[in-house]
Amino acid sequence: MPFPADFRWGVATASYQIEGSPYKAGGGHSVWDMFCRRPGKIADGSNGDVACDHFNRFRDDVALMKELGIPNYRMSIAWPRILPNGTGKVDEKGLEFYDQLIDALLESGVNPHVTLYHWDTPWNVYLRGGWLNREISDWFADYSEIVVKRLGDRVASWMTLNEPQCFIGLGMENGHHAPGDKLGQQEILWASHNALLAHGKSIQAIRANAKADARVGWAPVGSCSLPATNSREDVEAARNATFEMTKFDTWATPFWSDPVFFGKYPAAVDEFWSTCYRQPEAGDMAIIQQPLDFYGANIYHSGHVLAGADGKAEEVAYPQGGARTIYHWPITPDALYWGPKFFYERYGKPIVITENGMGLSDWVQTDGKVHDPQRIDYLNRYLKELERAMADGVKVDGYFQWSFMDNFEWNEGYRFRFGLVHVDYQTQVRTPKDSAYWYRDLIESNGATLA
Ligand code: GCO
Repeated sequence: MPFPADFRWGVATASYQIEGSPYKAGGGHSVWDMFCRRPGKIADGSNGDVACDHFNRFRDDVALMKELGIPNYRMSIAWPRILPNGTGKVDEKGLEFYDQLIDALLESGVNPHVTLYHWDTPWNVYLRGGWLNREISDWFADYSEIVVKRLGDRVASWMTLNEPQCFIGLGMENGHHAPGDKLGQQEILWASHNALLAHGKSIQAIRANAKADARVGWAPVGSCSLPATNSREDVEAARNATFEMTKFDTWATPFWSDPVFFGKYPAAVDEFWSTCYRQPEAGDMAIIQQPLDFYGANIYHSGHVLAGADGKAEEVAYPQGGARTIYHWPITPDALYWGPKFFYERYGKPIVITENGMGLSDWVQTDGKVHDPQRIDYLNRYLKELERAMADGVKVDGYFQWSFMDNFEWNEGYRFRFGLVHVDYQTQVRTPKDSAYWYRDLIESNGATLA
């Protein structure tokens, strides 16, 4: 049986997507508050002011988690709720909220796993340059210290940054996400370096203040290439395509994970650095390379490749009319086989799937229930592949389904639903979907009910 007795089954959410904005409760604004106010940026014109109103309804939400048998919960902290200006004065109310939330989780038998940054940069930090200002690494470390000092006696695991690929790539490179900038490659590299430094300094702050057995990591996008067949050549081509960088690319796994785990940038990135106006400082790489306890990866889908005549990877097109999610993402369950396998081989750390799930358009049907057989099938297929990876010797410590409940899906607004629990945004009524009960049974059987 591949899932060990202590396998961490869980669900995930993020602060801005569920809580309701901190500024509504006396905290600060974030870059997402501002971005949502720009016409045309959010597909349905919505924002996170109220979202799932989790800030006011967290006790009910935690009770629902208990009812659904969820043992682990990955949540994030809103930086502007703790420090309305990003630095300086702490808002005690913000800390109290998370204090109470974590106590409620523990009282309900749910272990909290906390991400310190899931994209809601305080607006005032952005005004001071945001990720382009090297000092952000110190501001983020200070914020981390404040949070971990307060909550660290109770939190099972800590993650620093969620998906730097997205808050840099989508947020600063193509402008699809907050803060909506479109910067040049040098600026992107500089901002990425500052994000890596912030990660390293935050890890130091976590280690200094968390309980001794807390597990520490981060949650990047698990970008990888998948072999189209199991032939040695195709597998080799996919592995190389995953880890070989021929040019600077913010989406490439080694751009982020080589500095974090090996303390150095891939050669192609160093080459690019040599042409840049500003360089890393001596000692930076040692700060970035902090020992981590696991390799976190958010994995939804990946592309397939096969070995061309010269052995190099050639992309294989997704079949016409092939199954897709509401995002039009292809459904590629083997991403939960090859991703964990490749990352485990290269970085040598136990894998935690920090996100995986499916966006759909779900609604409450005439029988009062939410039937979402596609999501059940999706999760079943992906988890079978994860199980196969584990049977083949890949160490996987946990799996966090995205997401506990429907929520604000960034620039798509409320149109796309990823939850196990349906949220009616007009009434805030929660309705567990069929998948929530399916997942409950799966957890209870420790994976034995996978079909
Ligand atoms: C992520 C995003 C989540 C999204 C989810 C679905 O970490 O990828 O942060 O917040 O909602 O991935 O797109």
